[in-house]
Amino acid sequence: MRIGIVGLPNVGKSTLFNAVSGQGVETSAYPFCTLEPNVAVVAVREEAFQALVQLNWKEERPLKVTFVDVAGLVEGASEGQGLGNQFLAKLREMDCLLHVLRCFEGLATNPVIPVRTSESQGLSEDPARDFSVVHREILLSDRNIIERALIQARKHPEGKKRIAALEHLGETLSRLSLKERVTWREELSDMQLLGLKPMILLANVDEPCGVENPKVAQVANLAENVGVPFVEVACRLEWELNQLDPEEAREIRTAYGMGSHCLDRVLAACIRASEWICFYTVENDILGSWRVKQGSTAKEAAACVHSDMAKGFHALEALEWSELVHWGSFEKAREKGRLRRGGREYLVRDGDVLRFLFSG
Ligand SMILES: Nc1nc2c(ncn2[C@@H]2O[C@H](COP(=O)(O)OP(=O)(O)OP(=O)(O)O)[C@@H](O)[C@H]2O)c(=O)[nH]1
Ligand SMILES: [Mg+2]
Repeated sequence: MRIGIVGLPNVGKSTLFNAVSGQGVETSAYPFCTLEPNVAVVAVREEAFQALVQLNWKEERPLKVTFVDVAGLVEGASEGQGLGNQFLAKLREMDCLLHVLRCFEGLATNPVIPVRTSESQGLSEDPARDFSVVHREILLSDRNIIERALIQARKHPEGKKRIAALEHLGETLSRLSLKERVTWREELSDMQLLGLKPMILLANVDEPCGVENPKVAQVANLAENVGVPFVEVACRLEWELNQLDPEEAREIRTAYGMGSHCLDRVLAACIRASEWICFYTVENDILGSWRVKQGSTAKEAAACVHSDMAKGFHALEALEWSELVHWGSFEKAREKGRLRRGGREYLVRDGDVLRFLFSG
């Protein structure tokens, strides 16, 4: 799973990248601090995985997630302003976009060099406006791609259906409902359009404050209107806590009412936005953590573990992860009649632990 961090310059994208990855890439009050994309592969140890680990496996393989932090996008990025185009291309490879909006105060006292080549390029006090500047560039760059695809499609008379689809999408791209975005994403998956990708909005705050902070309330509203999940993260504080002794960090988290680590919360939102579910395997005494699209069958789940697995199994046993933790083993859960059995078309549920059965 690949997550791309986007937003205007100076909103705290690299600070968030450091907070979720434990890395220490450069951040500063100067815009365009990030020039080359930062990439981190992070092993995710969510609540279920941590609980399952306690059952002592020969090996544990947590889900790996890649975070990519690129330069800030500015107005005109779709036409090459700033470092725009090259990073928009990088973002097309992502599964999900994490749009960071600045809701923290305090930068005004720092020696900020204004970003602008025009008034609208600088950061504002209005996160909804900041969102629309970046989102507009994203949609404009998609329109350019649609235009190019149309030129190609028109050369082939048999491509009438595709031409009609592309023309319609080009006109409606900026006002699609969530459901329409999902439908188009599947229909035109080859085009990797950014405006169709799952997205979450992240309000970067000084410290947890909730929607009592008017800027956070604005982001929450915006997220509701756009139909995407929203999370509030105190990016700099989270990063600072990463450097502390875990016990001390825990005390501060409790004092601030911060809840779980920002990586868990960000990831849960990305998984929700992408309509994925997580499942676990315990083959050969190896605990594995995986994710598939909601509504996937056992066959599809097995394919993401191993192609041989997908070919070979004829049935499976499943149970919810907390049940496995409770009973301690599949054998014990079977004895208690807690296992579900299914075939290749079994619909995988979020949090299932699956054991594939082979004939013979
Ligand atoms: N007060 C405060 N400052 C923050 C917070 N998050 C980030 N900052 C500061 O904001 C400045 C910009 O942060 P970066 O993470 O470099 O921002 P960026 O979005 O990666 O910027 P570019 O790479 O230039 O696009 C730095 O000085 C950070 O320390 C926060 O939650 N509170
Ligand atoms: Mg940066």
